[in-house]
Amino acid sequence: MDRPVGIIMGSQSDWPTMREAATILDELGVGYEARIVSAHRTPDRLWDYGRTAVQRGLKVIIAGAGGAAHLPGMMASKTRVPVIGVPVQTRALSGVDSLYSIVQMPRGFPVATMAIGAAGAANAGLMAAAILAVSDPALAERLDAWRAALSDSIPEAPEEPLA
Ligand code: RP5
Repeated sequence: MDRPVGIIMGSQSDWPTMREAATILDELGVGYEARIVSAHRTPDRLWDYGRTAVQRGLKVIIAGAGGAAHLPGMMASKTRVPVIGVPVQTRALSGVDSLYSIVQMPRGFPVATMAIGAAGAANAGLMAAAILAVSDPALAERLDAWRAALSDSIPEAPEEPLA
């Protein structure tokens, strides 16, 4: 299977969150690689990853980081491969720090920023799949089925309705 999606994160501690994106891609049969690439601790790794992203066949990059979360924005500066940013929840500021760090990009270098934490990471997986599905009819069918199954799983009324 080829690996059109790169899941990158600033630290091992981000993996429990970013694994949510990987799980969605597994469910949809989308290939990916997962790497630790820190904007601050491994800047040369970040640079190399961005510099080679197109030639390595990456079509979407999901980048998660917490706190001074510069990884998604720096990656968007280095490659035209679309970057989806995931603000990882932090202890000190609950991930609002991560969200503000990722979402406020200057004009010219967008990062598609998701919600804070696990839901944001899962949605990043779905967003990556939706981008790839534009030119992959088989994946589009799988994504439609995934969405329909989620809708079907939602009951019309709560199990123990209040009076
Ligand atoms: C960021 O600092 C990482 O993305 C992580 O969310 C946060 C804390 O990293 P650790 O100290 O847990 O390695 O760069």
